[in-house]
Amino acid sequence: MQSWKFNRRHAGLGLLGSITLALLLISFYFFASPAELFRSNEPHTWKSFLDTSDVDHEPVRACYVILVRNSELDGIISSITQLEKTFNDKYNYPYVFLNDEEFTDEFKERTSGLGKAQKFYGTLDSHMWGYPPFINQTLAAERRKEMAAANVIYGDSESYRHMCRFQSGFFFRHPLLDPYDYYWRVEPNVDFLCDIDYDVFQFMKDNRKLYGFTLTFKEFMTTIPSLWDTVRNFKRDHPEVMARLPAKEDSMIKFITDDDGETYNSCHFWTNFEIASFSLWRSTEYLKYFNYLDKTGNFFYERWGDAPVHSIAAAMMLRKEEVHFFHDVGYRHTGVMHCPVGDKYRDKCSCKPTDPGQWDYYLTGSCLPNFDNAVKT
Ligand SMILES: Nc1nc2c(ncn2[C@@H]2O[C@H](COP(=O)(O)OP(=O)(O)OP(=O)(O)O)[C@@H](O)[C@H]2O)c(=O)[nH]1
Ligand SMILES: [Mg+2]
Repeated sequence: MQSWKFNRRHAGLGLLGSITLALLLISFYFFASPAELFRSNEPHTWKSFLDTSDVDHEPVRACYVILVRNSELDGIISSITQLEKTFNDKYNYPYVFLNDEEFTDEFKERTSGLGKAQKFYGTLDSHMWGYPPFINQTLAAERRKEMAAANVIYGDSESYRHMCRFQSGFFFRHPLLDPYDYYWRVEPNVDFLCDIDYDVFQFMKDNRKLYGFTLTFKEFMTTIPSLWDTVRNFKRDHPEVMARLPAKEDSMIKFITDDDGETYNSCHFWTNFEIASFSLWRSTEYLKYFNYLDKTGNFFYERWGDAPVHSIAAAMMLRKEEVHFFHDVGYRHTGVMHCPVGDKYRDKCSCKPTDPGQWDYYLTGSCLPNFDNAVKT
């Protein structure tokens, strides 16, 4: 009896103690500012909001992402055959095919037999590929006509605009891609020109790289007249995002601006090739940026490409050392080529740097000098 009373009294005090502790914790959480919560005497070192300091030793969760039409079957077979031969027959990373329409049986049959890797086929819903409710479609059609009359490349194409919006803001949210952390974007009718004898995804993970490219280009500014002003407005309206990003001097900002942010120099990574981490695009910061751009409607009223949209974000949001030039990957898209320079590549590559289409430092359309400048200074 006594011991029961004793226990109850102590149990009562314990309850009171727990409530007091809970109240203390709640008030601490609500009234202490984040700075107070995390104040420390340690010297401040900036940590990327994408910091991957807990690199694990699990196999890399990576895949190929291929947005493609049924009509591009031969072209994608050609790309995959070369990719298997130069890289993937050693690593067997899976392929994820995406389409705004159902894939045909023929498409699935003929692609599923390419190499040993798993293949997955997905379609896009109207949220990912379609007009958001705030778009005035009559205005969009008028703007397409105007751009066609002004000879803007793909100026009259409606599907091209859906494609660019999808690649800017949605591909990384497709449920088939949920299991993966890294991807390699592949298109039909591209060429992979060199044997790659190491695991590029493992390289990305081990070296904490978040974005990899082979080709850089200057954008047709007639496709993005208001993009840079929108980015500047985004910076002004979202100080909480800017506060999370690297300091200017740690970022790649010099890749995209030559006058400290006044204007966009039109440089971008050519996104038809990307080896990257999904973490950048899936971050709250990038999603806020994409939504802000999207709300202007200018993926449709202008013709904003996913290349400048990705590249501006990568340049602002990543640290220099998180961006990687895959100089050893030989790649060709629509006649434009990156063929590695150096004697050691001659036995590994079916191209020579002197072949037509080499898109190198000295060409005015290349942004490799801007990339080097951004990395080194
Ligand atoms: N399913 C589907 N895929 C598309 C559509 N439009 C483009 N794509 C794919 O999206 C990717 C980019 O399209 P491209 O037409 O190659 O765009 P681009 O690389 O800017 O233009 P090019 O220089 O002509 O190659 C490719 O993998 C295409 O197969 C479409 O309407 N439906
Ligand atoms: Mg293409």
